[in-house]
Amino acid sequence: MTARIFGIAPSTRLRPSPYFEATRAEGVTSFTVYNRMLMPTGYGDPEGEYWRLINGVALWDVACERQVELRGPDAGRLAQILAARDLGKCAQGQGRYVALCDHAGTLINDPILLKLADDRFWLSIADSNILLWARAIADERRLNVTVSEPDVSPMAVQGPKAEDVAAAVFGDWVRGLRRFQFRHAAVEGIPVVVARSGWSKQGGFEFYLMDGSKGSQLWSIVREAGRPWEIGPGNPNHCERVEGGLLSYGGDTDDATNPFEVRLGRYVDLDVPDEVIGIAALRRIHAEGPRRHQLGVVLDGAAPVEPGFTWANIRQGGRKVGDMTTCVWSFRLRRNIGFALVARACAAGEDVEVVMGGRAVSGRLVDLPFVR
Ligand code: THG
Repeated sequence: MTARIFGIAPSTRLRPSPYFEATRAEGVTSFTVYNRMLMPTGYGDPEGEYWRLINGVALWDVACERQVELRGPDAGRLAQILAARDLGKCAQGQGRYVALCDHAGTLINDPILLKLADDRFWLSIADSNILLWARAIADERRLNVTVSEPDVSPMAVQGPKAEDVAAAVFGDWVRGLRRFQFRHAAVEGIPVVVARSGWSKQGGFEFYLMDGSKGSQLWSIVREAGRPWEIGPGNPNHCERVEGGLLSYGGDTDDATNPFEVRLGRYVDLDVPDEVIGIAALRRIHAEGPRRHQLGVVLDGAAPVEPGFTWANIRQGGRKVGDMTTCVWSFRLRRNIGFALVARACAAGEDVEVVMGGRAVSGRLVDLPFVR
């Protein structure tokens, strides 16, 4: 559905993922750029790829979810300074969804944090440069820690059959992993971290490939193992994630968005030490109440609209009350739906107008998620 309007010029500034050749062989038709890496965004059949995720199992190249590794005696302290969530109870082999904020309490990334050891953490980042940020903070605070980007590239298997595929590749022990739990493993000698995680509400696993020269080999191992469940290629699915209410950092946030505005308040702990970046601002924002909040919007009409590159103004009574930050045709609801970042006074059930392509489309605010 999303228009393909330009080609991408090869450049050493844009990194192909270790699965690049494998996804080309699968017939990838479009890419986006994420963390300076190419990420597939489609294989030519948006609706088929969507239902494969909902009913079966899909294989995604998400190598662009780069790891920022914190290593050394102060790694745990740096992780806690960066993340506004209490990591005290996070055990080795366990992950956490965390909000990284700047000193003003503005969200600058929403990674999954993986605790590999007391002195070794990965931040599996969304699309912003946390390597520079973490290094700067570590040096300014004179911490004994090395910050680097290791040779680690996740692929995801997502969907109701993902557990069967993961078990076929690595063994039945994967079925015992809880959400965000992970273990080191190997298949045909390829080192991998296996985690129960992934950016969909359908459940699944992520395989963090630890040798970038083995991308094609790992891809075909998983592809072969998944044959009984008719595994096929896919990618982080825009429609499914909007239906399920998953946030896209940088898409649904701007450079003034704090975690409370976008439903991440439950991942913020206000009683963490004062040295945690942004915590003073977050305590103040929490006490005053954020100015905006995130709801869903359902547009009237049953014809898919083309999403644009920009946020769309949301109006009530002719006045702007916020923005529609994403818009997608829902295959399950047969409506155009999206997220609204609107003034706190706006509530679910209210009518709105959304300005798209110079035209006002009527719709309604609703609670998230759209689909449970
Ligand atoms: N996997 C890995 N790295 C990532 C992502 C991923 N980095 C970027 C991006 N995705 C990070 N963002 C999210 C957002 C939500 C979730 C995971 C990563 C998620 N949320 C669950 C939910 O909202 O239902 C549960 C979170 C919880 O309750 O703890 O899974 O996908 N490697």
